[in-house]
Amino acid sequence: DLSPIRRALLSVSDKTGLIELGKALSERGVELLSTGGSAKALRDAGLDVRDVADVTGYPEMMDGRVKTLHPAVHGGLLALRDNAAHVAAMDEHNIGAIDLLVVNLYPFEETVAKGGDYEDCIENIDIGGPAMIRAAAKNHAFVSVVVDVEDYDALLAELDANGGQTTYAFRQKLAQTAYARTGAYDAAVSTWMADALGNSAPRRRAFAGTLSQTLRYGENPHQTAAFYVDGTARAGVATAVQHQGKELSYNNINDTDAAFELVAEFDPADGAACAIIKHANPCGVALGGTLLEAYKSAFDCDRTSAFGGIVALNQTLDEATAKEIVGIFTEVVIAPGASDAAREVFSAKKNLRLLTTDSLPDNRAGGLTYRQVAGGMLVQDKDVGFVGMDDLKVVTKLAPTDEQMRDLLFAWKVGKHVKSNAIVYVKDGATVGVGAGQMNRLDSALIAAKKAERMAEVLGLETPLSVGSAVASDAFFPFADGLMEAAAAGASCIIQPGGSMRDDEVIAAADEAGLAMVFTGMRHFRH
Ligand code: 93A
Repeated sequence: DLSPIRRALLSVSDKTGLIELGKALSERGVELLSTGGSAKALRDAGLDVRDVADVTGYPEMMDGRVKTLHPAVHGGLLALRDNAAHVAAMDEHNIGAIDLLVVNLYPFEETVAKGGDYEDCIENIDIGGPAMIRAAAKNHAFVSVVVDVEDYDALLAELDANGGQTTYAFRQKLAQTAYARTGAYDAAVSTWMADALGNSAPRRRAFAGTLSQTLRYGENPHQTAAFYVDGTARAGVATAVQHQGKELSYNNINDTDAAFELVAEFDPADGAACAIIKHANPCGVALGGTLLEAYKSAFDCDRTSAFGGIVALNQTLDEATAKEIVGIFTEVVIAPGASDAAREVFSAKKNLRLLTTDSLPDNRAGGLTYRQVAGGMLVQDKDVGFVGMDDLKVVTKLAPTDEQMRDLLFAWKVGKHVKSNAIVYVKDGATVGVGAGQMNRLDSALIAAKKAERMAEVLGLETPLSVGSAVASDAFFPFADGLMEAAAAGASCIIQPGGSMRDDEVIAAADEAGLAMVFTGMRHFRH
């Protein structure tokens, strides 16, 4: 199953490591073929290279759109070396076997990422490269194909271990990687076009993503896991720079994403915001005042859960806040930036991960979300539904005050990021009780109230902060009981979508309890 490498075709856009590889191959007696820019780079480094144009008998033409699309190339890649008819065809048409293909493609994904215009993106769709990669990968019985600069060393090690030959198992692995690359490449093109046409879940599509990181394990230690990125986020956990701390885990990445997407709901111009997340649910969120105040208020919502939590900020981490955060065990902090002084404070905590992103996620940017089910994938538009003051309808005799209205809208935004059934109690721009992920709304209301009570004990308050609070429910109250529970906990006003069969009952109960209530007309389930 060993196959010798006598002739290689090198055609790469990313020229990293090209010269070193070319040299190493030359030294091992491999003949080098190459395309325009790659050939020039190799030649400039003093290597002996033959132009593909010389092999095909045609010059590269049409701005390079046609360089390698020729039987002299594809025959050399596809011919079965142990098939007499194939060998005869090679002889007859003067086609030399190509045993190794090294290609990396036109930087399509990078062109999209840096905001290239339509024409620019189109020009960066590589045709000849994927054609050769797919041909070489199909013929992995004889041909080795390398599509990633990171695999150059492994290739050379393989050659050295096998006297200038590669094993079948090695070629098979390369071929599998090669098809992953061409598949992801075309998926990226299709995704970009879907976006240009107005992204929509029902559109026929392929899913792009490239391996960014293999993770130590998945949700549990017995599960293998990896992180794939698709280049669709301007800022987020996928683009963040990690300054310190050990590698992020699967759960860290999931929770950090939830945390950062939540604080991105709050424009820094409206004040500092902080969210503390555990198991993808917020255990404290606060908006307003200094960043330090926001962190403290978020922490005071549920100090028990905040232990080992993930903290997201909508502003640059400052020294004072950094000092407060290191007061308890925190897994990850993510923010648009961090001051030098803040980084200095963190540097004493070796395990604490600090991630920065330069900017905040765009909370209005669309896109799709995926969820795997047995045998398939559910795809939907991201929930970028937004409710403003003008969308709210007061349905009770009492109307909320301006201050209550602010707390209601804050609670509503937080509720969008809480697993359903979600009930969120807010006072003075900070959550004081979060009920998440229960199978009925009443239990979520009870849990949120219970948390507020427990924190009152911890903080030594006479009355729980749920008294006089604004309460959000992510979906309508099907019965009055959930709302009555909020009233019993001291809520003064409610925000909810409305639309229940029993809205009249629920409104009557609110009036009876002296609550002000507004309907949003929009639901924010999150499962
Ligand atoms: O424009 S292409 O789709 N037409 C081709 O025939 C072709 N052959 C190789 N692009 C083609 N390539 C790509 O050129 C390779 O995939 C590689 O990314 C790039 C290398 O060009 P150069 O060696 O001139 O820098």
